[in-house]
Amino acid sequence: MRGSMPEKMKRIVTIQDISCIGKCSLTAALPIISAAGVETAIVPTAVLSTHTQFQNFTFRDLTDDMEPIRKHWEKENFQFDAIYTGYLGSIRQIDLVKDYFQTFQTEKTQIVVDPAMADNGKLYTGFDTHFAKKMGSLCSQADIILPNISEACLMLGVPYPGEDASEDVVKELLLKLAGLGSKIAVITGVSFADGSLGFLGYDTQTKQFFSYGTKKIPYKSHGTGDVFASAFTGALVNDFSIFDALKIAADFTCACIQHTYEDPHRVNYAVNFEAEIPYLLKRIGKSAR
Ligand code: PXL
Repeated sequence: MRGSMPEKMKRIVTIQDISCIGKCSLTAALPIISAAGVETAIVPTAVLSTHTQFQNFTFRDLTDDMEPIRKHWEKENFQFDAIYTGYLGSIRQIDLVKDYFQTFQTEKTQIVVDPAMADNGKLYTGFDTHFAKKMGSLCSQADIILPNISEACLMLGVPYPGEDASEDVVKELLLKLAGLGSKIAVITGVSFADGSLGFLGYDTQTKQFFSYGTKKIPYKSHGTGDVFASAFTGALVNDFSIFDALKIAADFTCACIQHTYEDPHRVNYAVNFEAEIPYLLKRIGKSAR
């Protein structure tokens, strides 16, 4: 802030994979959250040549590095305003992430869990239902969880109702998800009766549902969940309320999809989130002065 004392920069840590090509997980989270003016520490859980929607991707598991990194940071006394987890590569990593929560959680630390593991009713390559259930146990320790409909059903072990599930069906899923133990459960990618697409959430403290929809663009792409969760985390630590941060994330994700849809040169494996970062910054009040 010009003319006034700048605030201390916020710091978060995000724990997920590096897909070298894919514009998802860390290659989305790092640029988006950094652009939001937030120091973004990372714990890479694996290095893949591409995300898992490609065939024949390489996969280097980094599970063995997770505990030494945590222990070093603990000795250095690092603190975080949020811990945001995404794609995790194995069941053991879920337990190691719980150790991060235990070590670094303070009064002010918001824990955001995006159980990135499925879409369109199907688990990504490499996961099984046992992994999905275990992800449910990670969600139980979060402040806010951000599954899509597929991930919600897989964690709960209930049948997948399809992408066009009604609001009533999604509300039932939310009540079950809330039973896992997070403070707030949000399901993304919900189709509303008015034709919009957005999120539906449930706050276990106020016992209220909340929702928000944006224009539904006839284009589906990988990585939009990661773009949404990253923008949400960036807005949240910029002191927006949870609902306002979710709205900013939904509008940003919609803008990214729209931009990609209109781009004749688009790639088919991700959205053009880079092009919409100025819009995100405008929304969170960090655009160029
Ligand atoms: O965008 C979610 C995601 C993250 N990481 C990896 C993935 C995917 C989706 O396919 O494969 C490795």
